Amino acid sequence: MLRRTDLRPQKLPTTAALRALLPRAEVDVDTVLHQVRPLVEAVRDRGTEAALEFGERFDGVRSASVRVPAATITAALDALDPQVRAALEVSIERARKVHSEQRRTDIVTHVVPGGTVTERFVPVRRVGLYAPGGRAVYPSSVVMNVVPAQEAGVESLVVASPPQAEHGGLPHPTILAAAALLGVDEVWAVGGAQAVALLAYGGTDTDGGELEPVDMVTGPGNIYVTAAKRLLRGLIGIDAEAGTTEIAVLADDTADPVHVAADLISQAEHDPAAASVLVTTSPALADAVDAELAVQVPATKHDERIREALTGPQSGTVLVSDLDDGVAVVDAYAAEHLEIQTADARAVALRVRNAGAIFVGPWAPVSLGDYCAGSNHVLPTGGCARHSAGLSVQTFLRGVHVVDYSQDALREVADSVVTLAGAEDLPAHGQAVTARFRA
Ligand code: HSO
Ligand code: ZN
Repeated sequence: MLRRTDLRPQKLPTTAALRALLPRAEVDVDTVLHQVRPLVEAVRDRGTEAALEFGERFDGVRSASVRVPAATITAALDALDPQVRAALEVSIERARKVHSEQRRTDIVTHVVPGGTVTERFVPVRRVGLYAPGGRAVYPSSVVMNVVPAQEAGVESLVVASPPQAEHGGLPHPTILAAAALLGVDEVWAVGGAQAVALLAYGGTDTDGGELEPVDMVTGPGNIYVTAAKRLLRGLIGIDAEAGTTEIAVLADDTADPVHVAADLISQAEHDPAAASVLVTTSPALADAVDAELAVQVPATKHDERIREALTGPQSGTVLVSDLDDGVAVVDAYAAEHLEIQTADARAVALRVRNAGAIFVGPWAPVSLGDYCAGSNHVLPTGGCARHSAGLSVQTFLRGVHVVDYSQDALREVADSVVTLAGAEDLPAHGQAVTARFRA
């Protein structure tokens, strides 16, 4: 089922050439910028009125107000299936356990006697977390966004999610329930590009209530949401741009084809554009995985979507000569999720540089990380794992340098400042120091 690329006959090409060779979806956010810009500008100029109008146009429903009444949020939690609630609680508890350990304490460096630089980690004050609607109603993503923000000490949090026609213009009830479970009491019924714009500019709600703008917006969304984030970056901070889900599995002949196939399928289930890539040293395993896919795919609930994802140009099998080449290939690919299903998987995992998250050995499938490992599932896609990290407490913290020098400590280094200022033809910079020491 998976398209095959055989890299064994050749010496492995350079990283850049490899990247061009490997399967990957092309999502070009630029192509929708011209559609999104007028929406963003309308929300800037006409606020809530424009956002509600776009909700009516794109989500097919006009909400009574943007802010969801507190009682509605609590009611959604009361109505939540107790089993789902219990499972969400497990997810939240484990995520808290991991993320609470990511908190940072200030770092004080004594540069010289009387001269210190302190890096103070300050949380962003107010953050908007976007939770998509439509096919992707993921309460787990609410958990993965809210928990790190809360553990970072973000003081004010708002969850924004599209109004649903079948829920009377409110966001999906499981999104509301997840927010309630996390202790978030501010939820806005607004989706798409207009949600990002309203979060960035703020406005006045239909009942006259203030919709306070945020400092940062995080969370996955479709191409329009991503385009709005790109347009508004600067006015607000954003996390990495989210693309469709990807899984790469690096496997040798010790891997179980049943597990590998199931894991490739699991992420293909998200979207017909999702990417599932198998990198293996074993042609026999590649054959066995194909055979397993042929059995497992028809038995899945979303078989059409999965088949489209697995047979699309973004998915495939890559055959490599040995694990060294395998590691080079997965590094070049820089998957959002990477599973290592090889002998001595821990050691192999240590050799990988580029991946959003790494899942080691036979008992750590990506779906464990999606829900209940404690790790975060908002991860860099599209090769961004080469330079970016997934969501963590760090996402919501800024390291602010606090510079504190005594008179003596400044005097000691004055000449160097004056010299460097002169070298840059900025003598007034030097004078700001010498002025302090004139008799
Ligand atoms: N695998 C997705 C996250 C997710 N999975 C949510 C299930 N629900 C992107 O990491
Ligand atoms: Zn998933």
